[in-house]
Amino acid sequence: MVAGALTAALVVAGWFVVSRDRRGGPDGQGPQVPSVFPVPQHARPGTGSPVPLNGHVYIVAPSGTDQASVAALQELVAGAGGTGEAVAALNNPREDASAVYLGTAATSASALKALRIDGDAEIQDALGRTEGYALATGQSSGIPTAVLAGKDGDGLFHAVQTLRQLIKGGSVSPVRISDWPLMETRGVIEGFYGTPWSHQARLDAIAFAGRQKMNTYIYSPKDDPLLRDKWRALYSNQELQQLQELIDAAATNHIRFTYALSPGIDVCYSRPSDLDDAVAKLDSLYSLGVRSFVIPLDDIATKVQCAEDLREFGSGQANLAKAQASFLNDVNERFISAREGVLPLETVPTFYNGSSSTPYKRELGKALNPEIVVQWTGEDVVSHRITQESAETAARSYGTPSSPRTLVVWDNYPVNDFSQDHLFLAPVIGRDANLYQSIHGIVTNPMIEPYLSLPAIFNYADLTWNGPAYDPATSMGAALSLLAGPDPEVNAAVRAFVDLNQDWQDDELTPSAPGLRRDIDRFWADYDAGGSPSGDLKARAGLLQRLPELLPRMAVPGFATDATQWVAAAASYGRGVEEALDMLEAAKRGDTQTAAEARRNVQSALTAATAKTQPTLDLGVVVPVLGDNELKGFLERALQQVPAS
Ligand code: LTM
Repeated sequence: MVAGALTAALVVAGWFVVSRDRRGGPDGQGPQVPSVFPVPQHARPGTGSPVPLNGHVYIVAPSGTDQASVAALQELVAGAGGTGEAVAALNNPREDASAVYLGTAATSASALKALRIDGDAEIQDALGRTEGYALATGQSSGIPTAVLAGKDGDGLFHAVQTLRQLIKGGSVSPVRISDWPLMETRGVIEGFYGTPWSHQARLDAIAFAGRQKMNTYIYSPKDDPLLRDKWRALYSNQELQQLQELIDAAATNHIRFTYALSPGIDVCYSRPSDLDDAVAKLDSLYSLGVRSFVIPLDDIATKVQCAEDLREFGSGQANLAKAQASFLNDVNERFISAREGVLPLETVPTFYNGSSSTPYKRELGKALNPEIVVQWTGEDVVSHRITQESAETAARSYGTPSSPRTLVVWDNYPVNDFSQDHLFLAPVIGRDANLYQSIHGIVTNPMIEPYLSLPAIFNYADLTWNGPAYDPATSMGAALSLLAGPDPEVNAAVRAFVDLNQDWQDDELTPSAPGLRRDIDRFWADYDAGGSPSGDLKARAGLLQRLPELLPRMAVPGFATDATQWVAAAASYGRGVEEALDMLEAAKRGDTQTAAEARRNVQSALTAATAKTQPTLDLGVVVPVLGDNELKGFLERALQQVPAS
């Protein structure tokens, strides 16, 4: 799908979320305020009437206003059926028009004053915070007006994303919102093994992340040779052009494009030519406009490798930390500090999980320049829980007790490179609500399937923006509605499919296929009691069979494309369940011929559902697994009830 198409699809889907899901925010975001995700810090109903966007709309943006925000607003107005007229100031407006002001705290002061809210303490608070914004509606110059003010360009862009969710029937609901993010880094790290995302998928994921108020995309696919195996090689012109497109798309969506160079496979930390090569490679990205860099050293040898390093630093893990710190400090000095506007360097240590002190962490903590940020995966590589306490201990271990390290969590959910036959569509769970007090941010490592990762990305956007207001089920419900679009049948199909893909490593907070299990348990209870079974399981089986037809009608059809083989397996299981129900029914009434035929059909559905159909980069073709084999278990039990004749 092209980025424009994704944009259009989500505008439509966004209306559905607004109209259907009216959830209260942390401080009185009551029924009058449409739900907004991420949940704003403060959202109250405004006074006055809605601001129409489906007629003539003045877009009042003084020179110097963030152009991406102006363009995004133009698109929203057009999507609402209106005509946007961009002006630098508003004099003698048409009486039948409305106005949307865009600006900074300074340039919006008079517009806020006209709405008589320039002294509002919450608004002033928001406009004093990085990426903060205020959005308020009312009447000014005699016409309905919305004012969107950002602390900075990012804040203003976020305000436009909020406005998108407030449009109902072509008008903006009356509101007063003051908002800012609680975590500074909120984003996606394409950091998995397996087939890297396509160029188009990256563009779409960046647009989606920007819309959900994230600010970071880290380019770090493990199987891109120019990042790891051939890290010294420079890009061809064609490759540079593709990278430039990603970098530009990120800028347009207020996403920081972060480039991750992983030289650890064969770098010699003390060899001057390796430092030169690393700096030259980073410089080639700097020339394209990249201002944020990571040097990941994960998944490499855990010992010092080359003769020069052994001579200079010695062997052992503490000395590995010393060698790495020396290299990273050199990169920091030669490149990061020597160029204009580059953000602090980040790294992923070779031992990147666990919070307690070890000789490696202690040495790294002491020797690594304190400005360098560490990415950390929690207590485990794939961490089911991440607590504030553990993050604070880790910050001291990777820094020093008196000067804890700044940490960004590299969060290994919903990544599925270690389980490529599974999809992880459960909501993000188990991260402390107040984690923002102890870390700089979170980047989510997604699945190999980009569009199937969007629900979790949506959750992480909510969690990192406003952790205390994050509710996994509500956030996931909103994400699925957005991706499904307005059709109720499609929504039901998406939820039935997602129900089958909840099983995240047996976590008690993500029980496998809860809806299906409920139907199966009820069926057997009725069956065993000799009663007539409820139709829920049959209805679900029917819906599963229709997934191949319904899911491609989603607002984001890439979700269905990514899921093709799992969807086909689910449809085969659906067919099997229906046949199994017929078989049991026929056997009960003594119709052995019908039962025997249905039995054969169950077996052939089971064979189809368990066929190897999902290609992978390095594991060949695998069986797409659904849930914890609830469907297979049901069919096997049904087959046992009616022995072959
Ligand atoms: O997690 C880190 C820092 N590194 C790798 C990732 O590239 C990989 O995707 C995940 C999940 O398999 N595990 C890792 O160790």
